[in-house]
Amino acid sequence: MSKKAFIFDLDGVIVDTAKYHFMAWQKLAESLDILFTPEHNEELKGVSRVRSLEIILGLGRVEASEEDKQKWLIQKNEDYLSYIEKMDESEILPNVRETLEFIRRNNQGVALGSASKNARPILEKVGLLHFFDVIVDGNDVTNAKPDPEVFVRAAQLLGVSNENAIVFEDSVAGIQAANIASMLSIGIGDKNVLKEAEYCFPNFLYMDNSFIETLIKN
Ligand code: B16
Ligand code: MG
Repeated sequence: MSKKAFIFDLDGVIVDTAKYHFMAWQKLAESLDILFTPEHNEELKGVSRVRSLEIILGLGRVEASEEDKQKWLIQKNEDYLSYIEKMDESEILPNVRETLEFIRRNNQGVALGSASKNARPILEKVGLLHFFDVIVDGNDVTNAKPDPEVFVRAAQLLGVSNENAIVFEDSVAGIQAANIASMLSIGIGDKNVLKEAEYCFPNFLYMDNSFIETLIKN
């Protein structure tokens, strides 16, 4: 039985940081007179910071200089950091800690594969950093999901082949990335949205240990 790599996305899988991204982007959008709604925010899930800004500027048909864009990216991130500052373990999504504990108890590899450049401080704040053998985040990759770079790098660092890697993702682009890399894709969220996922669960409360056990043995 070969060792498996369990690769977790961060936002929408381990914690719900989307609400903080929304607050920070909305503040910026307001200052630029751009209407930015929670529905628009859905389109930013799993998307890089730079691409998120482009999408928001597109909503308001705002043309901007590189200098302004850089200034706004810094401003947004500073606001976002001030919101996540107060995060603690109460923000871990249901049954995530228990799932991580079970995987570790079974001596399998655990990695983070996230687009966020703030992944480490967030894991530290919610007290989950020690569960991860490997962290690959927005600081380490050049290609955004659906490019599988972030997951392929994570599996490589764990010394596990793509075929033995399992990815937990809440975004369509992330599921596609896992599928492109021949990894097992497990959607966390709405199965009508995450149609391309091999398996899909509304959240980790619906995934029992026997399911993980089967993944380890197969
Ligand atoms: P940052 P994930 C993603 O996290 C978020 O879903 C996305 O909304 C955000 O723009 C991106 O991280 C970059 O985040 O500004 O912190 O670098 O879902 O890939 O864990
Ligand atoms: Mg996500």
